[in-house]
Amino acid sequence: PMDWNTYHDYNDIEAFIGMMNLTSGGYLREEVATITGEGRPLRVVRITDPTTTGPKKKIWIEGGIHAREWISPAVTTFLIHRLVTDPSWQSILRDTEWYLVPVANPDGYQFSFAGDARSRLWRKNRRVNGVNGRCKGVDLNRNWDLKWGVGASGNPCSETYKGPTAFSEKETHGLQNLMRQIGDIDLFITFHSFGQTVLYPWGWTVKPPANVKMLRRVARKYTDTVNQISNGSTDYQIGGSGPLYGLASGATDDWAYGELGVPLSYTIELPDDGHYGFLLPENRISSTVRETAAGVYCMASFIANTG
Ligand code: 0X9
Ligand code: ZN
Repeated sequence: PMDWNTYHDYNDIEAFIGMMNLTSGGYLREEVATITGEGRPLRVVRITDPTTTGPKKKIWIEGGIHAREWISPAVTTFLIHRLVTDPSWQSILRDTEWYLVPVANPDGYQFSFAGDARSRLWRKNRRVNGVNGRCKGVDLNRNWDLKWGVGASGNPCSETYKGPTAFSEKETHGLQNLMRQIGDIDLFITFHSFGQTVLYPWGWTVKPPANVKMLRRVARKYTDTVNQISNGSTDYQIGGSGPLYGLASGATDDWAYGELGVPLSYTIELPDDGHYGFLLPENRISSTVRETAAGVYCMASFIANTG
C-alpha cells in the first residue's frame, strides 16, 4: 500500500492509482496518455465532483518528468490521495477539474529504482539513441515544441539532450495530445527538485512574460502558505526560469504557457535547498508533501474563485 514515509516505484504507484479509482466513488477517471518505449502506460488521472457539471476551472499537475527527482511523484500521489479521500478537499472539486500525471517519465523513473548508484541519479527517459545506443535517453524537459533547441544539447550523451526532433518522445507527444484535447487549462504546475523555487516563464529567454504581475501574485499564495505551514522552515524564492536557472527551452511550462495559452504556468522546484539535493531523505517526505499540498490548495482555491 501507499504511504509517504518511503519512496515508491512505478509499480507501487500504478497499484495505488487503481486502488484510488476503486474507492473514489466516481470522482477519479484513469486515462493513458501513451505507452512508453519500454511498454509502460503513462497514466493520467482526472479528478472532479461528478455530481456538478457546467464549466469548471482546469488544473494540470505534472510530476516525475525527471527520473531522479523522487519527491515529485511523492507530491503528486499525495495530492491524488487528498483529492479523493480528504473531506476538506471535496468542496473545491465542485468548481475544479484536476488532471494529475504522477509520473511523466515512467521508464526513467523505474530505472532509477534499479538499486545502483548510477541509475539512482538518472534524469532522462530510456530511449535508445543512434545505432549502437551507447548513450541512452532524451531529456523530456527539453523535448517540448517551444523554441526547441535553445539552451539544450544535441548530444545524445548529454544530460539535457533535446532529442532528434521536438516531440520525438512518446511521453511528451502523448501528454501534449491530451493537454490539447482538454484545452483551456487555467493552472499548470510541474513538480521538480531541488532548490525551493517557484519558476514562471520564460525558460528560453530572460524577458519577462506579459502577465508577470499575476504570475508572481499567485506564486506568492503558494510560498506564503508553505512558509506558514512549515513554521518558517521552508522558504521559497520566486522568479523567471531563464533569469534564475539559466536559459533552457523545450520544457513543459513554456509550452503550456506559450503554445497552449495557460495563463498561470509554473515549475516548482521542491525541497531541499541543496544539502541533500536529489537524495532527499525519506523522513522528509511526509512534511514536504503536506506543506506542498497546502500551497497548491491555496493556489487552486484562488483559481476557483476568480472570474
Ligand atoms: O532544467 C530543468 O529542466 C528544470 N530544473 S531541474 O533541476 N529540475 O532539471 C527547470 C525548468 C524550468 N523551466 C524552463 N526552463 N522552462
Ligand atoms: Zn527536474
